[in-house]
Amino acid sequence: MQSVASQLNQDKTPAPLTELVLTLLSASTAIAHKVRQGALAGVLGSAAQQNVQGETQKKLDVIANDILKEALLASAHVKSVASEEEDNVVPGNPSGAYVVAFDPLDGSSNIDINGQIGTIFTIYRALPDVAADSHKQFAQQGRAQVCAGYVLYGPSTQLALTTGGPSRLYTLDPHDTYQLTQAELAIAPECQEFSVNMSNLRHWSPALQGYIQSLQAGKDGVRSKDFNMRWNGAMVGDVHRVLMRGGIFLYPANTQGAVHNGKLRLLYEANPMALLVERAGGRASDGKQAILDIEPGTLHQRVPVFMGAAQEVAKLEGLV
Ligand code: AHM
Ligand code: MG
Repeated sequence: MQSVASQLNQDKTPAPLTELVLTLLSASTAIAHKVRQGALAGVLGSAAQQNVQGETQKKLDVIANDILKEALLASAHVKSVASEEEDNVVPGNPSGAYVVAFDPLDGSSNIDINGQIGTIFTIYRALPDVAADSHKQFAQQGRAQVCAGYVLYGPSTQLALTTGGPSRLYTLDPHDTYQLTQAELAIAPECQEFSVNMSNLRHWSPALQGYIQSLQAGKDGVRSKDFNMRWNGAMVGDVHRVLMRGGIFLYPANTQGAVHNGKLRLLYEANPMALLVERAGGRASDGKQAILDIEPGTLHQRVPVFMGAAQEVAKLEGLV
């Protein structure tokens, strides 16, 4: 068995970054404990407040956010923290070397049904000439990430992590240590499975509707191949499946309505997942360019997301 600490050491990860990752992971095990106890810990249900994006927060959104924030702000390595559940950047140690952004509890709508949920995170180098409370700390392209990962609170708790090398998979053991269970994740370039919220189909561009209909037509259509469909309603679970057995995940822009620029957030959802997917040989795009090349604007900016099997994502580029 190889623990995440010894794997990071073997990967020659700088010591401060390893310490920071371990701090973050220790917070994730505290969240895993709460998730596992569910109703017994009184963590289910709504928190009767809204986040900056106007979404009603679940109790577990708030609890997970507080656990991560507290742990990270206690670390001398952390200059700034950004979260889906925080309106603004939270300042840490002004001389910290890193900034951390996270979605503390992705897939909130699955909390109360005991479905898949997770924590998505990303780490960048802190910008020395930028204040710790400035959103500009996070105005860095996804390519600049020094670490990206997620923890999936599923039947087992698993961690997918890259520090620039391969995307690796770890499983949480009974002693709260993440042990390496798959050294290199790999996404096949072609696929037979797609993942999208089909209820939005009528809001998409005609070209994208045509593409999805060609997949649905299966062997009888232009693709001459049957495609399966899966949708967890949690990006963390849906992208995890793509990393495990291939396929594509889509969260397109609607041509109307509230999600006209996509629903998922660039900083703490799309970018970390895009790095994991690319480091597993897949492709991640907003339909026009690689997600990792997008020049960020605002902290909670949303983007359309198409990621997974490289050849399939390439087909979608330029179409949507
Ligand atoms: P959340 O971070 O508030 O949970 O929202 C993001 C989630 C993603 O995990 C998932 O892909 C998407 O929202 C599903 O949204 P919907 O079911 O509204 O299509
Ligand atoms: Mg989310």
